[in-house]
Amino acid sequence: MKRLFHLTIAIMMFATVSAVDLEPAELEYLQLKWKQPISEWIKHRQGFGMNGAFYIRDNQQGIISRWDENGEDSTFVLEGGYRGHAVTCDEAGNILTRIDYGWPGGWEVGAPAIRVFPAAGGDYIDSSLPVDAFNNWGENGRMDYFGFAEGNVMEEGALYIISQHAHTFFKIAFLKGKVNPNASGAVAYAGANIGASVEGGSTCDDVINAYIAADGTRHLLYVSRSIEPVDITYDEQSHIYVGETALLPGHAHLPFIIPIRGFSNGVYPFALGGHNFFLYPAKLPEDAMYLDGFAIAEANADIPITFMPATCSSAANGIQANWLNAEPVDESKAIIYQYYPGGHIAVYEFKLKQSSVAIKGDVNSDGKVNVSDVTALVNMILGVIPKDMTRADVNGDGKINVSDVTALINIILGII
Ligand SMILES: [Ca+2]
Ligand SMILES: [Ca+2]
Repeated sequence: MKRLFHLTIAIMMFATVSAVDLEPAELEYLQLKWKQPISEWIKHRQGFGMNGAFYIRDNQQGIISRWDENGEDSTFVLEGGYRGHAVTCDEAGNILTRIDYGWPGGWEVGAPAIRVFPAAGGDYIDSSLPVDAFNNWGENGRMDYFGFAEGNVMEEGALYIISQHAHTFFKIAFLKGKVNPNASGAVAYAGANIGASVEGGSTCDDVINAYIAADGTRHLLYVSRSIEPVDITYDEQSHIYVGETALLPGHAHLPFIIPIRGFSNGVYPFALGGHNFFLYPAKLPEDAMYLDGFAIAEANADIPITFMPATCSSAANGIQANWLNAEPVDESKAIIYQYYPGGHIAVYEFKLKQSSVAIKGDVNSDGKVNVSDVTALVNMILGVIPKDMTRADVNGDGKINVSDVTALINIILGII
């Protein structure tokens, strides 16, 4: 151990190597795992997949259904007869859902509004809206939420939404399962004026996803039915927005086509094997808005890495589009979840060729694991080059520090 320590110090003294970008990802396969018909789209508008199952809110019965390859197998009853369809989860798998009778109206100030079902089980937790932080909340119109929440709301996390009339992002902060009014409020945004961007186009059906890119930076991806997607990075500690990211540069168009008005369509980001991907409902054939095809593209790619053609020839409904999300399960594989309203719930497996997946310990992305990676890792720890969570968190504990240097040296020495 002492020898490793001295080696570490020696390397820290001449650390200069930069990280190198990965080659474009290559597809191994995209295949259907299971599919269940679900036809009553008026009851089921939106949902998300997690741990091999799909969760969907039934806005007539007041339940959240869980679907897997055997069909509908259990429900969360929303005691109180609450209607509505807003349901999502955070990075830890806690389920967040809206509770009130106002669907599809605005939030009701002072009444319980958000319910959290802890991933670990146990009693649900209800919260009211942070009235002090949103003193005109009641005037802000419909604020359904679609997309994914940040962090672990049972510890610390946040749900981002946009109001129908205020044209502003709102952050609803959570601490230990409850809404934390002290950290909630309208999002101060240092880049272009999002409020102006969404004016006239902001609706309840906009999607805001909180996600972590392959380099560990935190993002919000905002997709509206009427404006171009906006991808925003921000500082994790202060939650001060620092501008727009290069993944979807500025307000520029995505380098691929998404439907511009498939209601509630989204673009669902995920990181896998050191690459950033976007999963989105595909607009093919060109004039079809409500079919069930989808595509997966790498960030800034010219063409998608793969495309799943539509299985229907006419839209199963005329109001909602294709709900999609991806869940990485290991370094090369992700599960793709799809809810096609009026049609089906389907689950696919998306696999990258091993040759295009980041090798454990290959911090500088040159395809080899050697002392240059120790240099790159130390540079990341020292802040000389940007931290790349996918590559630098060698021991997989969610942090980048000297323990990763030890883990990396053990790999190089063949100890593990
Ligand atoms: Ca390397
Ligand atoms: Ca680590």
